[in-house]
Amino acid sequence: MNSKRLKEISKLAGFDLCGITTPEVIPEAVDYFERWIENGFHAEMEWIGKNRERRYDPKKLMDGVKSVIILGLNYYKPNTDELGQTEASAAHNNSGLVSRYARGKDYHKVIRRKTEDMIYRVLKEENELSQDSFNWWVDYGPFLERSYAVKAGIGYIGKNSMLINKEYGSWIFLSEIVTTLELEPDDPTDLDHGKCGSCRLCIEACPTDAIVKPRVVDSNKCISYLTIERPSMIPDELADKFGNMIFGCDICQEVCPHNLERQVLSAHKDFVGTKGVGEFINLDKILNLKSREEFLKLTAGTPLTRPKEDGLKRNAEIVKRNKGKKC
Ligand code: B12
Repeated sequence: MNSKRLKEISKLAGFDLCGITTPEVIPEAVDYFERWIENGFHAEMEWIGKNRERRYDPKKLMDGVKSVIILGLNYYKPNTDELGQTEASAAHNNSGLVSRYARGKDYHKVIRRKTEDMIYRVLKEENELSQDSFNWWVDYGPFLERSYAVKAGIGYIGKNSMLINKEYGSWIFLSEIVTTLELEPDDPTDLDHGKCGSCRLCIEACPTDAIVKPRVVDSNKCISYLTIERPSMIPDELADKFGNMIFGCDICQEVCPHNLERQVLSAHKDFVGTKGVGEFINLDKILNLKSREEFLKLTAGTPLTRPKEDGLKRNAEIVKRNKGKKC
């Protein structure tokens, strides 16, 4: 199978972007990662510092790897405010704002289905291959997704550290397949995804100054980390800056001029709010949860299971407090 056909298959399986590269180590990415860990920017995400050799070298992930396939899925949907529905928004006075990636179904599950479908389609056309010729991950794998996405021509790394694509901006999920299939790699220098130039809007807009320098995010201060990953209590001086954000944060992406220019509605129905918790979530609904069952009834199948019941309640209390202060 050639790269052209593989990309056609990725579209049939529902992916918006597909880039191909070789499984070589990327020294610049290793350097960035090492310095990030040394500085303690991973905060309490101890898991990310483990298995580093595997994370740096896709050849360590499977015997005989010849190619890395990077896939992208656009999840962009406008906020209610952007649609001019201020009344709808006002009705959410007692609610917290959920970041865009988390409003519908859990993307890990959506991407898993599409990846399995893609591999199945490839196997139907390639008799010499088997399931063992592929391995794949989304997000949680020991893989430097953004760096390999750059190498595969999917985008460039912006100052907010997001992978920015010329068509969709940064509103894309990434995932990867490693395979023993030898494919023609993409030439990343061939594509113009834009650049940041002297723009510093994302750095200046971050309420907690988490972008400590271009392309480097300190998780200890990042609202996304604090509301999703941090297991413990959040210091008031940071919590006071969350505004109404209850889960994740999109500020550094929302101010990005590339994203303002490239607002392509996601074609994936699984990411609409009605498939998950939606854009706003009522604070009392969370604070009044009485059991794990009630928590799961509200969050199962969505990214909001991640901080567990206690974490989500902690976030709801913070937003409630912040709203009180505003009045
Ligand atoms: C840990 C993690 C986080 C942490 C730390 C984020 C960070 N900036 O490092 C926290 C919890 C804060 C977080 C937040 C978010 N995350 Co997150 N996260 C990850 C995860 C699991 C690992 C990232 C990592 O290794 N960080 C360490 C740093 C050093 O690595 P890096 O960010 O990938 O940066 C690389 C490049 O910048 C590179 N580099 C810099 N310059 C150059 C130049 C060249 C030429 C090259 C090749 C490389 C390069 O070196 C770095 C190391 O490879 C990835 C999935 C994955 N397996 O990669 C998702 C991922 C990065 N997250 C994602 C998302 C969507 C988010 C949020 C938007 C969620 C939200 N709305 O709240 C925010 C965005 C915050 C931000 N501005 O980064 C997406 C990003 C997609 C995209 N378009 O970029 C990913 C890829 C998950 C996915 N599968 O789609 N996340």
